[in-house]
Amino acid sequence: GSGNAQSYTADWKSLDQRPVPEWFKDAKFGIFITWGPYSVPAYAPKGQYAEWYQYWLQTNAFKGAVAKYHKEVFGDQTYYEMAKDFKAELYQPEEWAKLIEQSGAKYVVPVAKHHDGFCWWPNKYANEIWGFPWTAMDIGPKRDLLGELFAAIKKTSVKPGVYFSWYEWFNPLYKQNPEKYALEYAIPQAKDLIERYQPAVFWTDGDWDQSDTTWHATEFLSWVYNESLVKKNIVTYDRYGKGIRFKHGSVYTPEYQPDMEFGNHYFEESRGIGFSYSYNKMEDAWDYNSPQILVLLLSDLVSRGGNLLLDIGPDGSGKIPPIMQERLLQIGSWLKKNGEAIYNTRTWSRPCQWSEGKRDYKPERTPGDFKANGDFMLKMTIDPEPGYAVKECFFTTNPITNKSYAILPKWPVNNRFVIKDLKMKKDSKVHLLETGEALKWRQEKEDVVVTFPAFNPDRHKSEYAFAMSIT
Ligand code: FUL
Repeated sequence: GSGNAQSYTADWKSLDQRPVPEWFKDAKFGIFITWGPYSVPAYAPKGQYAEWYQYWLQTNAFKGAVAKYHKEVFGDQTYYEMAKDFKAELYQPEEWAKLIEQSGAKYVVPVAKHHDGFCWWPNKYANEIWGFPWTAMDIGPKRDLLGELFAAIKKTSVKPGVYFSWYEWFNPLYKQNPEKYALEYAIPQAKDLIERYQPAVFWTDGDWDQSDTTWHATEFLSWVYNESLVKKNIVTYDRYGKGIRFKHGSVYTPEYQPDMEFGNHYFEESRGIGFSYSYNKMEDAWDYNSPQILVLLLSDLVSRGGNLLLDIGPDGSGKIPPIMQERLLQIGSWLKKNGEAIYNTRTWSRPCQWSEGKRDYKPERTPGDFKANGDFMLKMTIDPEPGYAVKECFFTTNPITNKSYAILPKWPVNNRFVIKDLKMKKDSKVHLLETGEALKWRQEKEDVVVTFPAFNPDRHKSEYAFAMSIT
């Protein structure tokens, strides 16, 4: 059985039995889009989330740095008044959709409502509860940003999803009575969003202040799985209340935590290309990860049974900053040649092969040291700390075609790569995906020695990673 006919009861024991939809495990790579009124100032101290602008502003965070900036640019306007400057005048959903498809991503998750409560789509709930226009249809762009993106995305091979924050920092009803807020506002709003737009993934967030009982999380999820129009294939996550994350609710959501291990439980790492989800003007070119790091991050996650949800942050006009466009195109060009080693794969008997050395390298996460996360893959693959091992190769396998894959961060020294502890069949074939050329191999006791051709810069163009298939 597909499990679809099953009916789930409103408890974690039952809900946790729902399988993660296979399409999502095949997809591997998605694009997160964090965009809203906060994209107008696009300001946070380096290493902080710029989508938290309103919160930083109203709590005088960072010794008043955000409040000072706000005063300089927007005078005495509140965050709500400033939202009229979010005009999205250069928003071209068709162009976004093309770029996302070219990145090789298979799904996209626009942040349709972040913790400020502002909605990309028209709905009566937001306007009623706030008592002023608080959707993109009513203030700022005066457009259904979400509907337009869904329409454009549906013309591509990419699946559209949504991100939805349960809580809203300064919502008056939330502050007064969170359970009433959940029952009379957030849940009806979420259900309406799901039924009207029918997203492929429902990425919930902003749950952690309250228990899963206050959010009525299990009732909500049983409705999603049993009754909603998208019950068959929708992907849900683990952000459903205090203590629920990494425990219940389907896909686990590490956030800038590329080193977390979850055994067999499916997970999706999310992060920006730099250190903010929404656009942060304070970031410089060197704060953005290189295309190689992003390709290695994706390969590492996939080898360990997870997806990458890579975030971009358009500016207030709706322009995707060119450095983000470029990264997406670079990943896409790698996936075009090497995607066979990524899409539709599952974990192999082991995720990777280590070189000699210590394996317990942990990125430092001292406050303000936001680069540690970006440097992590570099330390793990290319440039280890003295005495530490690197992952010299990632493995994946495709259970349908029975092909396995090895992804090498570097062209092997002396054109020779040893896969340790692998017995190959006599008629096995090894191919370099990028060029399709067959590679010679021989069994040496427990190991397989693969011989690469001499590196030829006219043929071997990938700067990011070299993948081979093993049949
Ligand atoms: C977090 C949020 O607070 C961040 O702003 C971001 O949206 C991330 C994906 O989830 O918890």
